[in-house]
Amino acid sequence: MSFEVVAAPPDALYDEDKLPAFTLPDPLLCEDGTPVTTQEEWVNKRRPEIFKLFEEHVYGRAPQAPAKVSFKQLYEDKNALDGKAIRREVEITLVDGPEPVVMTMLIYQPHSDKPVPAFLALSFYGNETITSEPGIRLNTNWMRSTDDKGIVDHKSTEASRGTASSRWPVEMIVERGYALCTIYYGDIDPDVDDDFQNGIHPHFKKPGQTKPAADEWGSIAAWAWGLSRGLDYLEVDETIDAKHVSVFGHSRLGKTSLWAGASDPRFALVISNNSGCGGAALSRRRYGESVKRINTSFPHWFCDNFTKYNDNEDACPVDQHELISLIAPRPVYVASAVDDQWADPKGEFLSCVYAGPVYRLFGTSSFGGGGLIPGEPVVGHVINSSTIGYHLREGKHDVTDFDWVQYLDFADRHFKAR
Ligand code: GTR
Repeated sequence: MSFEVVAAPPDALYDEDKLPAFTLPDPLLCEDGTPVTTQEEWVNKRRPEIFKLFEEHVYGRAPQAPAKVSFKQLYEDKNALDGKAIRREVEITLVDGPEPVVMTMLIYQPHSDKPVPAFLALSFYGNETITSEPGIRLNTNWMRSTDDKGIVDHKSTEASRGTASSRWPVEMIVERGYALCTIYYGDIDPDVDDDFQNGIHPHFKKPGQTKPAADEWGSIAAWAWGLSRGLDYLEVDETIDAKHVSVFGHSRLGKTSLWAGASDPRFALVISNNSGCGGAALSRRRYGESVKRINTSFPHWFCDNFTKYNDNEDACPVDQHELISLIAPRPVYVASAVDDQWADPKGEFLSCVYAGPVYRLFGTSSFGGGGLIPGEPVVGHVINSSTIGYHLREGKHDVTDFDWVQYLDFADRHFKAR
């Protein structure tokens, strides 16, 4: 079993002058060589081609939504955050029976007589880490070990409460009129390389199958699938405006939010915070974390076919700007951090640039047009007036209040006609 990894290996590339030359696949050129010139051609022909390539070669194909997903509200506290918010937890049963798979969604929302827009996000630890309010249930599932989250023997404890709160400015989100809905990602699939013997995967095996095939879902695809099941719940929750749900994620969960947004068009807006390799960053640049490195450190995140592109990025039929383009014409926001070179900020920025032509096909403002966007990311410069948003902030690989202010402003801007 491999859990957590490692400082950047000594051979990681950090010098722009040493990057190999490469040609990116053209999102607007069909496999049969015809160029896409209309929205219809994109929607009916090219987009399905690109989506299928990502399923087959990168994340793996996930199953359809199950016939039945059941929901149960555990409690509601109308006096949360000193009366500023309503707090609830809802169990979402993905698989019933002797070995159930249940995820628990924590919801903070403003008091409102109208349905409110929401951010839906996976988190690295249990809901009890989001704030220190004592009423939140302690998650009992397996957690990764870490020194700073109060985890003992891979389980949450009372000491875990509030330990991730710096990443979740709940009061600010609620004051701005949004709900925040979080789910611990390990409720769907524990983040450990165990050949998919636990979590959601074993429940979808075909007879005789012991693990997913080379083109079937890895963990990122499973987490994204879980986000869609979270949205299934929000669609039946009358207090939430499910047509205005932004899917958000950081790091591996930013890779996941991008794939969730690409897979499920019900997500109205998509946010990738420091997602890096296999997320927003272009793989062909090989800057910082490479395809080989990520497949070696985390063999369970992508489908097995993705390992074909270890040290062989140019052979991959897609690159990550096409992942962004799958979200078009919906708004997408990509954020990088200066001290997070492992995630290749410039490669994340360039994905936004090269997704631009698909957005322009829809007549939405995008990167790369009008000369408004610089050729390189500029520290502290926020690009939020186009349908693709981007910033590069000071500081390390993390989620900060600065990031959230930009996401809230971006959502306000795109949801103002609500
Ligand atoms: C790192 C990994 C990154 C990123 C990060 C995280 O170790 O190399 O791709 O996903 O983990 O998710 O925290």
